[in-house]
Amino acid sequence: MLQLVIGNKNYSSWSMRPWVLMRQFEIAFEEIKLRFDFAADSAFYRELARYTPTAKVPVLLIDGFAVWDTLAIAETLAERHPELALWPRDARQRARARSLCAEMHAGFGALRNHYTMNIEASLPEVGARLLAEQPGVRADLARIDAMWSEQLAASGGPFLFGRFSIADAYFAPVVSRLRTYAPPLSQAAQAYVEHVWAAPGVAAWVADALAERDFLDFEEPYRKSRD
Ligand SMILES: N[C@@H](CCC(=O)N[C@@H](CS)C(=O)NCC(=O)O)C(=O)O
Repeated sequence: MLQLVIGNKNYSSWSMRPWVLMRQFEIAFEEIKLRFDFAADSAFYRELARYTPTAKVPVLLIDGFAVWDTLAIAETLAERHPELALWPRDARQRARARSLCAEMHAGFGALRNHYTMNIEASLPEVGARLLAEQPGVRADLARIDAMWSEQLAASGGPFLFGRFSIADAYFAPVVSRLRTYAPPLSQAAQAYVEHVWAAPGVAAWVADALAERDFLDFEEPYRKSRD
């Protein structure tokens, strides 16, 4: 039995990745959602401590056995389901997909810090201001656009490696950020944003996030309320 421990769907970009992956590939799991509260000794951390020593979501529980960190979860799921080809089947393509995911996992700090994930929010003016003020955001966006455009041209799309893979789940939160902050993108990158947004696993997460209606001020550098 698989369980996935996650945080708030509107805000938790790391939780989104394995959840979307499992939904998209119809891997059955039970969701354990913990409301974000980063105060020391909060209910969030107390409950999370039952599952992981890292104090971070997501955590995959396999019959209660914990796998933490998104990349480890994705690899474990790929290993459990070779028939689903969560990674591309071709060895070079698989290596390239791993490179893109590792790059995302360890990088894009400016994008993550400034374009914080907030699925329900529409903040194009903030997006434009940050783009003008933050060279790191410009550099991260330029790299994302180039990476996607090159990969989509090589594979023929509509996803990075043709059909949906772990790589697309990995970039789903970036897609959400690009919709919220609306920076200018190339045509190829914009088309990719729309394809990812429409993928069933992503659409299901987004629908849940929009239904959440849980405004957390510590996750909201740019809004005072939901309206
Ligand atoms: N490298 C980790 C990052 C996980 C992460 O930073 N999760 C955030 C939520 S999106 C979290 O749990 N933060 C709580 C904290 O930092 O105390 C992964 O890939 O799973």
